[in-house]
Amino acid sequence: MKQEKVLIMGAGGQIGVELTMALRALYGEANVIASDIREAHPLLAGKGPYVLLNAMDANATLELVKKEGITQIYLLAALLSATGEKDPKRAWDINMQSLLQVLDIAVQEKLTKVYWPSSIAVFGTTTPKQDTPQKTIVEPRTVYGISKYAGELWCQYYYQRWGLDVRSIRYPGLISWKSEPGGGTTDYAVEIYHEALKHSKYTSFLSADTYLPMMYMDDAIRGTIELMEAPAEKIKSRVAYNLSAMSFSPKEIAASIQQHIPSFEISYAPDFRQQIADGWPQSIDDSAARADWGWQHHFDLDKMTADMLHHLKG
Ligand code: AKB
Repeated sequence: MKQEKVLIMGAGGQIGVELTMALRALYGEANVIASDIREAHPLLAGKGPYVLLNAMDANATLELVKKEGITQIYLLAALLSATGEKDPKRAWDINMQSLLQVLDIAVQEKLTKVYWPSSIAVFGTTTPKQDTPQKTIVEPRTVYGISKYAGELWCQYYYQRWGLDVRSIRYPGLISWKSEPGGGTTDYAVEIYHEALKHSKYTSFLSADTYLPMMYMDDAIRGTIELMEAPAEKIKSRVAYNLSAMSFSPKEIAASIQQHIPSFEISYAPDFRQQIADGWPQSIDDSAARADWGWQHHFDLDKMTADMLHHLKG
């Protein structure tokens, strides 16, 4: 079998840092090229091949793919929900142009696989809020959600028209201690741990009872790699898979933290992100991912809290 050579675009982001480390463990350090528009994240600096690359630069991407003999691309560069609402046209351009360029390069260079993340942001206020099914009403209300849903359809189109093996997951909010989130509506669920340890208090930008689907990064990385490693015949959805682990509110995550830090206090000052969160599902039905390629989550809220606090304390 040909040795896979992987290019990660957007390797400096919340998912990118940990996915790069996990893929290097799988394929070997030299076979996973990390790239980002920014200098290397401290966890990646000096630890393997790293290239400065703007995901909007199709020529530079193509040149790199050819020069390095890349066989798979993970395209993670994107503007997320909260940042996207501040400059919708820019979010659309970045999210869509980078995807379409990568899909074209993948077809032209006959890559074996492409990974592109989608999000629960594809769903909107008309979608059933509880146990949101894999196939349901999809009317996103943010530009990020619109770009993710359009992107899902483009991925399916390239699969149907060109046979390109593109795979995708609708991530819930992701919580990690190694890498920081950037510009999402679910970022509060990471900030809260840092603030709990530093100041024993946190002001949430979402209200007390705002339930959202969430997942610990360990599960997200393992799920992503399991999806990408699954035999092609098991991948029945060529739009993105729903993936679920847990669902909680700011009040509940605060209570989980209080089990370890009894003095921790939470207050609430909802801002523009509240409206984004109110448009998203509260819980997700991921039975298709479980049935098709065997997805299982390992972390619930309390197990995640214990692990986050343990690692952040250092
Ligand atoms: C965001 O909040 O924008 C992201 C997401 C749910 O895709 N974390």
